[in-house]
Amino acid sequence: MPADYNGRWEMVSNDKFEDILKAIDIDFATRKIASHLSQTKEIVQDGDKFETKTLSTFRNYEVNFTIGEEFEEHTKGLDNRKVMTTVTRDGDKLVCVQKGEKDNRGWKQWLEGDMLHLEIHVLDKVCHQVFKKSQ
Ligand code: YOG
Repeated sequence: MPADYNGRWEMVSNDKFEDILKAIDIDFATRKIASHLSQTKEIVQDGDKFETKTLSTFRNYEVNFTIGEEFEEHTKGLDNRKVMTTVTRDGDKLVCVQKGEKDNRGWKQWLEGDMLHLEIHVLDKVCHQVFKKSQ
């Protein structure tokens, strides 16, 4: 059975997030707010279909995808770019590639027990976030 990402996940750590914010040209003032946010993920997964919400007191971000299907992602409220996004599986890991202006952009997501790990990368920067299952 493939990994089950369904549920609500609360951030417990967010290592090197500011490096990612800089790499995607987020301005200083926004970085100062964004880097202190605790994020929550809400994921609804039905087979290969995912509905995801990343929530915070400052901004929310929603993106839906189907494994293996490329789509145009508008990073609305983040860096407001358009990228061509594909999410695939590598075993139980989700591997996302976001083709666009910024090279080597994407993320990887996986489970370890009741923790969800998300590694976000852009250029040579890598951020590691960990979330704990809450519901
Ligand atoms: O995750 O797409 O889990 O399926 C990335 C934040 C900060 C606003 C969040 C708001 C990038 C300004 C989504 C923080 C930071 C900073 C909460 C990552 C950009 C701008 C939204 C993502 C996947 C995998 C969703």
